[in-house]
Amino acid sequence: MEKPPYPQHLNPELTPEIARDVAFFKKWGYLVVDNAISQAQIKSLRSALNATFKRNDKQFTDQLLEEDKRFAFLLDNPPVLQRMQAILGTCVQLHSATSRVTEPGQEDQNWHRDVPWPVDPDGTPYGALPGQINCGYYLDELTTENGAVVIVPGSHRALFRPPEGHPRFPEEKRVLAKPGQAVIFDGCLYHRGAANQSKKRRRVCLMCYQTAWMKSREPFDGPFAQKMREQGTDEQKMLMGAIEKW
Ligand SMILES: O=C(O)CCC(=O)C(=O)O
Ligand SMILES: [Fe+2]
Repeated sequence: MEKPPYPQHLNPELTPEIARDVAFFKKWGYLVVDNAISQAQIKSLRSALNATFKRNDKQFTDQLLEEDKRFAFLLDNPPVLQRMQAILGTCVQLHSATSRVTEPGQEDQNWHRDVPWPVDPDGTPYGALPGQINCGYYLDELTTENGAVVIVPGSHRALFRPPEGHPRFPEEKRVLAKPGQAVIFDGCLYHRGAANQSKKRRRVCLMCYQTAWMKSREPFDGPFAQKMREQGTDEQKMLMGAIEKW
């Protein structure tokens, strides 16, 4: 198994549109990307997720890319990966690919950060920030009934942790994502899914990326990962953790 070459440059050239997205993301810690997936892709992901859920009957399915080849394109889906690379740099690795199915009647999630490390808005003297960004592809239109994804814009740089439970923040924002959009958010952003008070399941695929030198949650040892690491592009190899050590 071959290790991919390191890219020559860390920062890609940005179009004016992407440069604006990066500036917005840096300030607020989230971004809604329109037209991230097509109608045909939404349909295909819904079928794949329904089949996966039927098989596993679990709220969370980890290592999603191993479950069904219809999920595979999410790994390097251009509208999202381009923005991940614009923000994190070209050395990007998958942290995890997960589906989450929220059944009717499920209660509010608690405020949390996905990243476990402490946060300092200044980074360290050398500039390191825990560069982890999650991306939610919501396959059902989010409504106040089935549960918005609730965020506190700007909280990704707060020096303190989110409160317990799910109290209201004056500046919280309820993102009602539509299928086709991708909601990307800093792993340090305070966020939570709201209760599902509808009669239907609420389905989301969560593709989480990070700088390639951070620790990943995935073992990258399944057949899909192995195949990508053997036959994928250099970018796909790195995404699937092919640079294990220096
Ligand atoms: O369900 C959601 O909208 C958010 C899910 C989430 O934050 C998580 O699984 O860590
Ligand atoms: Fe989360």
